Amino acid sequence: MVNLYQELQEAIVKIDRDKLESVKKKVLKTPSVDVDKLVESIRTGLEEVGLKFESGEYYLAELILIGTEVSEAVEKWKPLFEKKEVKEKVKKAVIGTVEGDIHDIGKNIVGMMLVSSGFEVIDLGNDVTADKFVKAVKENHPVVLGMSALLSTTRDNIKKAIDALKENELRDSVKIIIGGAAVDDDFAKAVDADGYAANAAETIPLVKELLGGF
Ligand code: B12
Repeated sequence: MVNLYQELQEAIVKIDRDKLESVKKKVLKTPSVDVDKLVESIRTGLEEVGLKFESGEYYLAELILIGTEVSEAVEKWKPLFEKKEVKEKVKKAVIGTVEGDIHDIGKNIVGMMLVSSGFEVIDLGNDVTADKFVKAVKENHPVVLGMSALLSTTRDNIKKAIDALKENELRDSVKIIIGGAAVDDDFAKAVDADGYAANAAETIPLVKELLGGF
């Protein structure tokens, strides 16, 4: 069981498609799979890939390949993330990756975690403009808005979206949480978000704290 997570991480770091394919199947055949550990293996594995890309060991084509493979795996594993039975979905959450940014693996995982905690999730996808976030909050009245940014060049678009919500007098209607490799706690405070989570496992406790439980 322990090896499954290590195997996954190794397959990602080495961009070993055959190994990833066999791990994909093994995960589906393991009913006791620990979803938090699965996400951490993906996150740390891809973080290492990112470093190898940065140092020139991997090229963009390899980044695209592993990004696609992992996205497909996460999509296949969706039932594992959303397996908790939820009778009534009353609370709404809007999520999206900010303008200029197409990284969506982490955002998608966070969305699945929210679904499994009883939220109806409206996923705006990636490359979401400030106007689109405003429109979605206006129309759906979510209690939570989650924004993701992985590029240092796009993180200021989180501020842009929060400022646009303020201009439309919608800022105080929703708890804003942010995440992704380009942001941290200090950034969240600086742009007037309500909270930051470093990973999917931290997201639900953060949301609970902000909403006073649910
Ligand atoms: C895979 C990947 C890609 C894939 C993305 C595929 C996809 N469908 O998402 C592709 C190939 C498309 C890609 C493209 C690019 N990428 Co890229 N990519 C990555 C990589 C390796 C992994 C990202 C990932 O999916 N991680 C796994 C997930 C599970 O982790 P996560 O995203 O961190 O999410 C977790 C937490 O952050 C948190 N979280 C995330 N979002 C949210 C939101 C909320 C609300 C909350 C509460 C929490 C939360 O919870 C998640 C689950 O635990 C990162 C490396 C890294 N360190 O992040 C580089 C990285 C982000 N990319 C980088 C770069 C430079 C690029 C490109 C510019 C490359 C190029 N020359 O074209 C393009 C930009 C495209 C664009 N406009 O967005 C750099 C960014 C550097 C910087 N400082 O800005 C990185 C850091 C790599 C590096 N070290 O150089 N990339």
